[in-house]
Amino acid sequence: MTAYKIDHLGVAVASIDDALSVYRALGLVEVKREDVATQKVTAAFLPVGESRIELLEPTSEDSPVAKFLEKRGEGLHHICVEVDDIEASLKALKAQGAPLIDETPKIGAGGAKIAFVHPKGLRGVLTELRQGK
Ligand code: CMX
Repeated sequence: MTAYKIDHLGVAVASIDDALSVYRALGLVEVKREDVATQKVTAAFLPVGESRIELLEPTSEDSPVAKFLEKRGEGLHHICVEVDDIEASLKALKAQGAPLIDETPKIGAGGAKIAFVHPKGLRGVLTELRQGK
């Protein structure tokens, strides 16, 4: 069971189109945009090194990102760690007492297996595990 890298850092934004120009000034360019129905978001990916920034815009009022924007405003929403065996990682985290938001993986952006772990389990950081694709 290995964690390879930070796949992406998720940033909650009110509008991807409005946010892109300042990220472009930082040297980052959008290469992919995708509606992720299971998460009620549109995600835009901006590669940086071997990782990516994921700009997240809610697609409905009950999206987790809509709630985040309402309560906290725009900002860093989660980190995503790429793992080689997501089920084994979830089992290990559960054994440590970390509350799992997703007990079993869902299909996320790019068709990868993903699962979220509650921020209370990882010292205040909402964390996504991702395997594949
Ligand atoms: N990062 C850190 N802490 C967070 C947080 C975040 N993104 N979102 C909420 N919290 C904290 C709150 O501040 C609160 O802390 P306190 O209890 O100390 O006040 C606690 O978590 C619970 O917050 P809440 O408002 O009661 O819970 P929400 O209804 O906002 O749900 C969460 C929070 C994490 C369970 C929910 O957002 C979730 O299920 N997220 C996983 C799915 C997701 O975020 N999908 C969008 C991204 C999809 C993608 O990248 O593809």
